[in-house]
Amino acid sequence: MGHYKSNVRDLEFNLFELFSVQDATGVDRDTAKDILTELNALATGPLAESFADADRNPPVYDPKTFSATLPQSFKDSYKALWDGEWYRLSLPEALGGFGVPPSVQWAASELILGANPALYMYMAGPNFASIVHANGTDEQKRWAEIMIDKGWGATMVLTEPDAGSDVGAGRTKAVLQEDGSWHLDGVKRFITSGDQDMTENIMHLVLARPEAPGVDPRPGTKGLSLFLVPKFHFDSETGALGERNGAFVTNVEHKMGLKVSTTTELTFGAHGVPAKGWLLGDVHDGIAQMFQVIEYARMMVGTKAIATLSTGYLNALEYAKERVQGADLTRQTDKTAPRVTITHHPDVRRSLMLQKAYAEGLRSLYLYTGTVQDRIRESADPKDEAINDLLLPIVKGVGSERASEQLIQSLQTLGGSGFLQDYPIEQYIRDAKIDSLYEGTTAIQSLDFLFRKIVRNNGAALMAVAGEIGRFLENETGNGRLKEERAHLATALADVQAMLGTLTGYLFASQQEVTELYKVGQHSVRFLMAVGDLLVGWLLLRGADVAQTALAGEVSAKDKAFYEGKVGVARFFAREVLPRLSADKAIVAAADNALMELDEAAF
Ligand code: ST9
Ligand code: FAD
Repeated sequence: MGHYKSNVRDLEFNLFELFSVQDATGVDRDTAKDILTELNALATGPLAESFADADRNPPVYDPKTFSATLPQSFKDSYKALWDGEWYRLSLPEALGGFGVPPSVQWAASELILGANPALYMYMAGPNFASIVHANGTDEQKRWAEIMIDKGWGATMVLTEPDAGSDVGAGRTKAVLQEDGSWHLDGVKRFITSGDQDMTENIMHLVLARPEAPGVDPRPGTKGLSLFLVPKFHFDSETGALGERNGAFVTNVEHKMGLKVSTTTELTFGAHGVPAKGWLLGDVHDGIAQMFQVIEYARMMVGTKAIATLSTGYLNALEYAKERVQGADLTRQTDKTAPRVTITHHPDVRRSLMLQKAYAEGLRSLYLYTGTVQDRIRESADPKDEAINDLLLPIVKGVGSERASEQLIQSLQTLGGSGFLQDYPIEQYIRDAKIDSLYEGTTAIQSLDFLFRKIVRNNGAALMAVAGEIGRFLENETGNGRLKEERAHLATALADVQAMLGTLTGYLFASQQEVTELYKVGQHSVRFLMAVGDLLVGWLLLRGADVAQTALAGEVSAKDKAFYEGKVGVARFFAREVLPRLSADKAIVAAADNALMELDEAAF
């Protein structure tokens, strides 16, 4: 058995029982199930196969040729994924996509991301090509088709040594040439998939500052434009490769985890060959274009983290069911008492149930977000777009933080064995830690959430989601079941609303006394995490409702256990986690700026 333990039953529960995507989108249920079944076989088999080997034998960088060579085992996995044409899942139909709704795409993505996430990231070419196609000139639309047909790789290139979270501090420049191309000059760092030896070409999507007559230099992100910079030049019609372009990978980082994913330094125009690029479209709007890539990537990163947490939990569960250690707590003084599996110990149960709650609750959260994207695909209603925007920092920020935290608990379940490379959990922890860092750290997600997604939107999207929670609490589907748990959810909703009221109060007060803003900054991550818990609690309770209805009818023994698990986990989370939000509310209400007034030397 490979390392990857998928949970197709829960994916199907979410899609077809909880969110009924077959009714909402008209997707054929059997087709969607077939996609999951087929991809699951690939994921648990050939994709998972190279997971550990590629960690122990990471890519090798050759500074003489500026190139990275990947381990053969990983290349075999990539070939299996590519040959299955799974990249078509996320493409629009006009570019050869399968035409399945985003919710099903994301469910399918979980299987790849859980089995071997770097494979998914190397498969960015076609997806990024669709963004080139949407924003490009007619000639660039043709390039996009070539990128897909020829299976080229692609990168997103923002970060520089002095411009990480602060992308607008980037200095890489692009100077207009007489032939309409631009010459790039600068050094980017931490660029994922910057080089590899699996595709014949790589298209870099690069943010740089344009220098040209008539183009006014603007500071910050609004002065950036997006350039298409290929590794090799190519024929615009046929895609046939030409000369090497002057964008060279000048380093591959040595990392804590996700080692097979190359993280590269990319140097433009410093090695005797000009780094030629072409402005995407005609507009001077690079950051907005790049955010089309970033929005997809943030959803992907959250789903990756949640996928890893799920397999971590299921590995821990399997171990716990077999590991015999100690006597039942009620017989601990009886030295002749039979030894039991560790699932009998209350603390192990508590920890496993919390892992299950976040793994399954966060899965419901990213799939719920997928259903909002389903609606956007049907009709681009700005209200749905705002809800999707609101949910992305939660999927990404909360998904990655809870995954890291709970994967540590999955390892703990294995005792000392968890520390060994004989089990996959130590690698899961190393590979998933990056998810709270790239694509915007958690602090950045929390600021985006509060200022851009709530305040700038006048709270409309948040109120729409809170309204859904309110209607769930009011309606009769509960029939008096899980009454106490629903009361906890109602309190949590009120706590979150009160927290938001307090934070917007500080914001309002900052118009008089600007340092009031620090109070918001001190508690923005707390607030993001609290909203995440509220949504997880709500979605678990919705799942429990569906499960209770199913349990009232005829169910197989296997389904009975599954549905009882759904009720059990919702009950546990509502009682053990949601009440903590009241403490968060009190902490936010009591905020002061002592922390900010403390001399740096005192830290
Ligand atoms: C990175 C890559 O980390 C990690 C790995 C990725 C691997 C890629 C793999 C992808 C896989 C794909 C595979 C597909 C396979 C499919 C298979 C299917 C089975 N939303 O607030 P302002 C825009 S990359 C939308 O003033 P500042 C907006 O245009 C590096 N747009 O910002 C706005 O203008 P306006 C990631 C947004 O103060 C403008 O920006 N790095 C949003 O100037 C200015 O906004 C980061 O993420 C948004 N949320 O700059 C950087 N926000 O307001 C993190 C802004 O007029 N830092 N815009 O609309 C930030 O995000 C900062 O907040 C900042 C601040 C840079 C935006
Ligand atoms: P900094 O911005 O220096 O942040 C350091 C700390 O300060 C963080 O805790 C952060 O939360 C905090 N902080 C910073 N500013 C603020 C603020 N305003 N308010 C509150 N807290 C703040 N980039 C690309 O362009 N393309 C890629 O493909 C890519 N892939 C990557 C792959 C890996 C493995 C890694 C490690 C990074 C990758 N990145 C990529 C870069 C990544 O997006 C950045 O590392 C990330 O945005 C954070 O920037 P930084 O590392 O400079 O940290």
